[in-house]
Amino acid sequence: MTTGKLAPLVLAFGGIALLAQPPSDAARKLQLEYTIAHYTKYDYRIPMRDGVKLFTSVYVPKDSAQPYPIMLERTPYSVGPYGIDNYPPLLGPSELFTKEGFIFAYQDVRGRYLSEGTFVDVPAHKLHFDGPKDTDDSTDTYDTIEWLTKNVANNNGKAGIWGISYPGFYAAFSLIDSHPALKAVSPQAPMGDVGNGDDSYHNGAFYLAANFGFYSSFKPRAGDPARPPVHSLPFEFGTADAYDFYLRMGPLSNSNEKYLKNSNPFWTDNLKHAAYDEFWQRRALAPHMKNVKPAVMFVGGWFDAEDLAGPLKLFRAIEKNGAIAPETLVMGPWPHGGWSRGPGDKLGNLDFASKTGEFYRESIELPFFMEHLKGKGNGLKAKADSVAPKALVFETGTKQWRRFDTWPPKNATALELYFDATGKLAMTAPAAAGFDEYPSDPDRPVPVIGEIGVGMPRDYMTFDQRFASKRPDVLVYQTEPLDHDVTIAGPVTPKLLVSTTGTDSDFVVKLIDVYPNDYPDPNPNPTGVHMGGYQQLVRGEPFRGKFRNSSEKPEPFTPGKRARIEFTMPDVCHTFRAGHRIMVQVQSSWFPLTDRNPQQFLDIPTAKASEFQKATERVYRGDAEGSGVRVLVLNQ
Ligand code: PG9
Repeated sequence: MTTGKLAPLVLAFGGIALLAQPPSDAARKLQLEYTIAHYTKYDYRIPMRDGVKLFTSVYVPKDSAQPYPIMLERTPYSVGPYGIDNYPPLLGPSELFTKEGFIFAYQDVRGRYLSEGTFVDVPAHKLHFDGPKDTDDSTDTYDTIEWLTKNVANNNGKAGIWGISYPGFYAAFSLIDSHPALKAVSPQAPMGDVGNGDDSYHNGAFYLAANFGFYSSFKPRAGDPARPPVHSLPFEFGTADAYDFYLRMGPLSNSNEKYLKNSNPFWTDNLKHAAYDEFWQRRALAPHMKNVKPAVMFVGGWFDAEDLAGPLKLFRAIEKNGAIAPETLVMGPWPHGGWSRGPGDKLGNLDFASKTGEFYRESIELPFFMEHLKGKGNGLKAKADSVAPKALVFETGTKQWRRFDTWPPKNATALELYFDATGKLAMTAPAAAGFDEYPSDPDRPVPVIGEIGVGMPRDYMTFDQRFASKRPDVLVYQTEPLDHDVTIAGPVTPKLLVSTTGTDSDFVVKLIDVYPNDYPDPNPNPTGVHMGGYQQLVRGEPFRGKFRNSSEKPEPFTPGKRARIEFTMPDVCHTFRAGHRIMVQVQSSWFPLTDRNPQQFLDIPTAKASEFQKATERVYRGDAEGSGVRVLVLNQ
């Protein structure tokens, strides 16, 4: 994502995922006039240690009365607008940075647009370099900072890096063997592990709609370095109903046969690696988050449909390895990149009662870089003599920001929520054992959203689940209305004991906040959705059953034989208010968010339509061994 324009965060159904309301034309014109008046643009081709030159646009403040730190973004999405006289309206992470004054540098990564070299999709860090001229993105970042600090006039010798999504991944990459001038890094919605938890696969289930939409336009470049085409045609879906499109596509193998015709090796690679094999393991960044020297602020959105797990995993990795400089995790009530533009006071049907985006940009993001790059202000500290919090998170449910000195909070204690008879969710182990059963038909998979939509809405993670709880292929367990607030903070851990009539099946677990029936509607009510009885998705994840014992080596189920599945869903910080109920839903498809499971033990990307079969699933409950969900509770 580059300044002044929205990055091609092509989500799901070929649409562009807008970050939030774009500014009006008049506002953009004023911003552009300000930028042109205050900055001078330079274009450089910066040589890397192997001689490959990376195209970098640098904007330098005209006021040279003081030196400035460098703010760098590295992107595969183009540093445009290209041309020495073409400026974006905004520079840096927000308008506050443009106004404050920094040297802003934007770089096309290796092999993208005007940069030379070969682009590798989700590049891996090299553990061994073939001599001093060998490179990866950590050396490219190092060489860029070395060059910028030596060659750009009037810099203060300090550099910061930020980026959202793919650029957030490059920001995280910069933490590996970083340049000594790199003092502050903010990876925002970085992919931490594309093969498990971020964009491509979640616990072995493939994120179909998001990836097909993305890779139908994100392709390797055909020839020499070149600007993006003025008009690029989006993929033509031919319908406004994503569920219908993907169902008609049939098995994953048809994606190439019918549509992409093997034109995109990145897509084909995704299908070739359906297990968490070496291809994905090499691309995971967490194992390399060692000896991190710059101050780091990871930023993520509780409702990020693409890279929610990335910031959480990378933050934890640095904590585990012992952070040298201050490290902070910021999690707000945002969709993918939602913190970067707009007020952030609402998402879907949820109202957060304050402008969380503005608060983040003014009171978190700018202060972080000001402290570490300009030595001004208290940064994220509450007061000059305090320490920065480890986690600054927005608690959904109570709609408040909270500061924690550990994440997950150290005083959070485990609470088991047990599945019980007659759809009850119990806080003590049920006395009687039993099971619940449901059908799973790959020809009629459980939809992710209850309405017709052109893809995965960017806010689907806030959506009402009432439509799903009425389906016969969805199990529902819920508590009585709570007599006090229950705040959960940290990961959510489903523990299932299941069997299936097939040899493979997915199990999707959704944790839901059920609003009381007399919950008032907003006035006015723009969406028309009645909030009384609303079933708000708090967290949900799929699990592909054949990976229950190993993410690398799948194992079939024995039909009818019980098997245990335990996995971790990304963290939450949510209060179920008194009067609300806690609900868990279990189902065996979540379409077209994830691809369908043929419910036979097969290589799914090459499975044929005729190999998809119905199954009957059982979820066993009762006693301490039965199924349920473990949460971490703050106020027991
Ligand atoms: N999260 C995005 C992505 C990265 C890699 C593959 C697919 C998507 C992005 O929007 O950058």
